[in-house]
Amino acid sequence: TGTAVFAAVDIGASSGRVILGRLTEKGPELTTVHRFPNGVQVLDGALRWDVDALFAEVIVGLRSAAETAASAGETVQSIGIDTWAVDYGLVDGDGELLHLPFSYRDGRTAATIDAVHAAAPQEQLYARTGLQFLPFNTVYQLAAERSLDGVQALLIPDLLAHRLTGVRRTEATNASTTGLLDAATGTWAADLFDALDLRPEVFPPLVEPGTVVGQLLPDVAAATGLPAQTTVVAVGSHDTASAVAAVPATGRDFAYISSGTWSLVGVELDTPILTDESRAANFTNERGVDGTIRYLRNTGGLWLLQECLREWNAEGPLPDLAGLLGAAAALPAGGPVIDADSNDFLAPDGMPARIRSAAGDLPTREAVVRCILDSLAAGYARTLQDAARLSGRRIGVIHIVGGGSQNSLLCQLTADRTGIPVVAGPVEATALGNVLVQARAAGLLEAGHGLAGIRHAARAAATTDRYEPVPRAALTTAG
Ligand code: ADP
Ligand code: LRH
Repeated sequence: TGTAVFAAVDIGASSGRVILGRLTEKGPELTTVHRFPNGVQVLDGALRWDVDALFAEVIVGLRSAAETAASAGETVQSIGIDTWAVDYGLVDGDGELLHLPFSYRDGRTAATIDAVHAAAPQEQLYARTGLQFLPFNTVYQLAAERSLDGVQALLIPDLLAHRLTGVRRTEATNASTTGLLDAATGTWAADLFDALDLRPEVFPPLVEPGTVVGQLLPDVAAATGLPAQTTVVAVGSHDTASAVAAVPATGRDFAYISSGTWSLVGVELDTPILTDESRAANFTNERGVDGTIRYLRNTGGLWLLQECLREWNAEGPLPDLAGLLGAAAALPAGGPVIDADSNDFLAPDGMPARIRSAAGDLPTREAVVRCILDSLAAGYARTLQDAARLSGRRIGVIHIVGGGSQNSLLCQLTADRTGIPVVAGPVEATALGNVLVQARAAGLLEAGHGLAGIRHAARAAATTDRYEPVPRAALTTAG
């Protein structure tokens, strides 16, 4: 066995990747060994995720990870899995999936929200769980299931981990997005299960990031070429938890924007804020790695742009993203702004038309793109102002991580609208956080410093770009 390396399986709503991470003297090094598309699909009459196809891609990626490691004289020591939050698969006693998991974009919960609130009013839910109201929170989805008798709900990363190891666990950062976890203690809110008539065993037992879930099943070891003793280690399995853990910040006066399909905008706290004011501002208290609190709002994201590109692509040759962003950057400031956080933009299809109907006339594709980016930046500024006010936290710098950190127009607009410098990168912060939690669990990173040790390593890995705010006066053209 050679040097230990770690495999991160990171699947977002728009794409997945398997990344190998190793710790070198200079810092962590990431190598992407497999990439694959993801997206919500209409399957069996509902918006769902094809997790069977995703699992097949995970196997391909792990095989590639095993080969890449072997050719460098290295051994994959463990695997960490993170995906988007909230969604789950129902499995029976044999571990068989009852049906492909619903997507949070499916509208079925419209019929269940009132019933949930009748049994547990929203004020009570927020006081216990600190979770932002989103129509797709797991708790509303479970209420839409015909029956939960004899089945368990495995959150998507836990479902994949179960297929690799046969072991059923619920990872704690992702559990905090269910609407059933006590925000103060990080344990299941038993009284809410009672009130909502849910069996506590509907979810497997909780584990914190850094815990070994299990070893690979023999058929998985055979299919991937990985040694049978390779473990799956729980990481911040909520992708946003892994991303925030790897924000290359020093000190505490930073905000983050995890920028991808969604924009997760907020600050990191030690304890949750469960006040009425915080509820009214729709801030969430999601759990981060090491029991930190991700105090953030789930705001409109690049989903709006992804959906426009998908539609324009169907009309003709694929519009080149770089070209469109360049043309959008050349348009003058002060164009129309929409509420990109609105649930009106949740469902797929017809996005350019929906944006035009909210914004008024947008004569060109680049005008639509510019409107999306201006609107996202305006939303970030609003959210960060609220985050600072509600938490009392000063924000000296904004870290933008994820795929959207490559969008230099969006980064600059964010700096301009907030008046705060933006540090952009790393693009693969989520995979980096995933790898670093595994490395720490293996004893390769100093433990005991909380996230400071992980962030120290993240800074050594990160290449970042800095955007200074351009003062308002310089932005407005004469007249
Ligand atoms: P998710 O995890 O939600 O699937 P990612 O973090 O992978 O999302 O980010 C995907 C987004 O990143 C895309 O929607 C796209 O807008 C943006 N993006 C990716 N590559 C680039 C690029 N080269 N320039 C600008 N934006 C990019
Ligand atoms: C981002 C994300 C976000 C959740 C949403 C469902 O990928 O995990 O944090 O709110 O997906």
